[in-house]
Order: sequence, then C-alpha cells, then structure tokens
Amino acid sequence: MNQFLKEVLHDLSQPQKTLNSKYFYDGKGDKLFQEIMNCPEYYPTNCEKEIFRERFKDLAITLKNGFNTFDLVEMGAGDATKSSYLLKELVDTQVDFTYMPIDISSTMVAHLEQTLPEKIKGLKVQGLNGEYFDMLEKANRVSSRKKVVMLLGGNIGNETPENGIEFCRKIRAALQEGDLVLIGFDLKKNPHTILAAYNDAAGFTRDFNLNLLHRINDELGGDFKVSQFQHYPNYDPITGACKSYLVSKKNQKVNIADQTFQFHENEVIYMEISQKYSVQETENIAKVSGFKTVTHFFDHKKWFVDTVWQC
Ligand code: AVJ
Repeated sequence: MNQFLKEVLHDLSQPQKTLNSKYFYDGKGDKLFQEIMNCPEYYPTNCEKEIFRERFKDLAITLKNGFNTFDLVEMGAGDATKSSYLLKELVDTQVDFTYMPIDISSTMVAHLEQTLPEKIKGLKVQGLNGEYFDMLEKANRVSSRKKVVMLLGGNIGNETPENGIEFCRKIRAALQEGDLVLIGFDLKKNPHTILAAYNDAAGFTRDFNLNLLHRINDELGGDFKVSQFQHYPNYDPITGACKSYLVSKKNQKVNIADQTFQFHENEVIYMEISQKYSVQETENIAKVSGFKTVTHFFDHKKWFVDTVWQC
C-alpha cells in the first residue's frame, strides 16, 4: 500500500482525526501556497525576504566563518528565491562552495540545477531529490567538506515544539563540530496578526487546507464532500501554537479505499501546526539540541528571525 494511503487511513482512524500537512503540496497545493505567500496577510515570506535582501553581505560573512571551502545544503529549497541573494554574494566574493538544494519535488531540483547557474554565473549546484535526512546523509557521503545547513521559511514551525527539538537533534547528529546551521523561526507577535496570516480574506489558506481532501479523493479514491467541511484556524498566544482544523458541517460518512469514516457534526480534523516562538525559546532549542547560538538576523519589525547556530 502506498505511504500516502497508509498514513491517511491511520490518521483518520485515531480518536482525534488528523491529516499531515506535508501532503498539502501537490500541484494544486503548490499553487495555493504561492497565492498565500503573495497575499497581504501572510507576512513571514516578506519578512524573511527582507532579511536576505538587506543583510546578504552580513549573512555571507557569518556563514563563511573562516571555512576555506564548504557545502551549503538547503533543506526544502523550493524555488530558492531568498537563498539566491546569499548565493550571489558568496560567488561574487569568490567563496569556494557548492550549493546543495534538497527538495522532495524532483522537478524543482532539476529546475534549480538548470536555471541557477544561468542566473548566477560560476555557481556550483548539486541537487538532492528526496527526504530531508536521507539527503543530508547523502550530502555527507558525496562530500566530506564542512557543511552549512539552511532551513528557511519557518518550516520548523510545521513540527510541534517537541518534534522540532527532535528535528534539530537529527540535524546535529548529521553534522560535525564547527558546522553551521541557518534556521528561520516565525516569532510570537500580536495574535491578530498571526491569526490573519492563516485566515486570509481571499480564502487561499482555506482552499489550501480543503485541497488535501480533494487530493485524497483524486489520488486515493476517497469521496469527501469537500463543501461539507469548514476551515477553522486558531492561535494560542500562550503556547505559540497556530493550528488549523477542518470542521464537519454535519453527520456524514466518508469512504476511502475499503474503509468508512464517520464524522459527527462539528467534529474536527486537525490539519496543521505553524508553531511561533520567542527568541529565548529558539536559543533554548539550540542549546538542548547541541548547538551554540552565534547570532540573530531580524526583519525591521522583529516578526521573524533567521538565526545562526554552530555545532
Ligand atoms: C511553509 C510551513 C512555513 O506554516 O506558515 C502557510 C505553511 N500553512 N499557510 C506556514 C502554511 C498555511 C507555512 N510553512
């Protein structure tokens, strides 16, 4: 049985039904995420873009950190818009490095290998198509150079705080003393600002969540009546957890493969967490996962931080 089907059947069989947000990103989901990043309420992308646009020189100086030569590994590179500022600066200052973008999408990796060296003359790109940690291991196998690992976009926020620490420990375990990490965290801020970013007026975030039900229908032969589910985002300013749910509008049954799932009226499916942190909390994550915090790069509103850690 394929992994997607297996996980969906398992996750909908739990007392608290859930679906995994890593499955949001099919073709339609990629497009909706682009729309989210372009909508006025969704601030994280703009904040992090500002950091890379304004601070690329300082970022480059911090990351080369006396290494003669290294590999710059990016976990979840996407289209590498933000990293491009940094890549260009490193090439322009004659740093000897190879950019290794990891992405789950093979078309994205092929696209980066093709287009980046055309845009940034002299850039060496070696794409790694697959899961984050498999590909981080592979980067170690193919090259023994020092590593700088980037995890941008606040992607760590899709893990619960506990799993986020586990995730960082796994990065640490794959690295050597002295290696660096550049990791982006979306910070706690006015709760209205955060909630609005996950409840945009145009409804892209709603559609992004509902799209996973469509995907289950299309790829797994499910029969979700998608219009019978309602998007419910929620932010808890104490824990920093921003969670989205889909609420069943009525009592209904959904069939997937040979299984039937009963939904009660107002029962929710837990879809995604986008965890927000304080700067202090990021420093604590660094410490408990085996890193030293080197420095923080903030946007001017201090809504987002790209922080540099050293092993
Ligand atoms: C890609 C995980 C950073 O959690 O903010 C955007 C995904 N979900 N709107 C985030 C997302 C709803 C995004 N990350």
